[in-house]
Amino acid sequence: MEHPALADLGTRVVGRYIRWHDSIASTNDLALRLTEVPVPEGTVVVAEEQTAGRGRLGRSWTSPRGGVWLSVILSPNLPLESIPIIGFAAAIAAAVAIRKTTGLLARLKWPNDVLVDGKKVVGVLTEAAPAPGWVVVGIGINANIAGDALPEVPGYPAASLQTLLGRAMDREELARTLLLELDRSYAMLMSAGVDSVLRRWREMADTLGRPVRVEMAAGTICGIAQDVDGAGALRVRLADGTMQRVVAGDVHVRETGSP
Ligand code: BT5
Repeated sequence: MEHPALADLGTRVVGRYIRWHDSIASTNDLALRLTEVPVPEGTVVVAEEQTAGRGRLGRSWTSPRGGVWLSVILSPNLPLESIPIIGFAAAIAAAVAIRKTTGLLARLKWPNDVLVDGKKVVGVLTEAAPAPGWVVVGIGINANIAGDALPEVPGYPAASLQTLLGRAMDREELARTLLLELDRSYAMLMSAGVDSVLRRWREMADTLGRPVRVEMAAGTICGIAQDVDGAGALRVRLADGTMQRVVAGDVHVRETGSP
């Protein structure tokens, strides 16, 4: 995906400046450093491959050639507690872009994953930069990647769009559509506020209303995933009826009868 494929997007903020790299450790790492320069809001760092792609909580993100790996530098006018909602806006944009360019029914899993057929095709990593007011949102989409190049982690099925479609897809169109949709969902967040993004997220959610097991640093809980709140936390109703607020963790949907 050459840089010109992402030129002239006509967006308001996202993707007005694009920095393309063939191979880079992590687009989030470079984007975080660029906030110190600083560069204009909406600058995108995109790479053909990442050699040290990062997930949440220090986990690694497999990013071979054929995927869409990019980070967007934003300067949102939001209270600190609402910063996670930018990750929601990014996941919405990725899911809409997948639906539009492939026809696959992409759905959202808390906090920021995009699933197709229950398999993870997108990961999002939202990080506050050391420079006050700046946020980097990194988006990784498994586009044209062979199935055996993705990690096999029990309980975390991963897939690529190529495998799900049974053919290679137009990665440039996917990346363009992603940036257009992120520009739109970010504008919605800035003008209509957090609730407008949460409404859209709920419409596309796979997790809500279902029995879940949530693994957190403090332990594991089981309950029904009830809703998300204005700080992006997941609200889980436990068997005794109390509500638990989950700020960080991994959610597994439980099929009826499973632990
Ligand atoms: C995420 O973390 O899902 C966030 C991933 C963000 C990646 C983007 S790519 C552009 C930007 N630059 C970066 O360095 N990062 C961002 P988390 O929910 O913690 O999921 C990580 C876990 O997903 C890993 O521990 C693996 O089990 C699994 N995994 C790793 N690579 C994967 C892939 N390509 N597809 C699906 N699952 C993967």
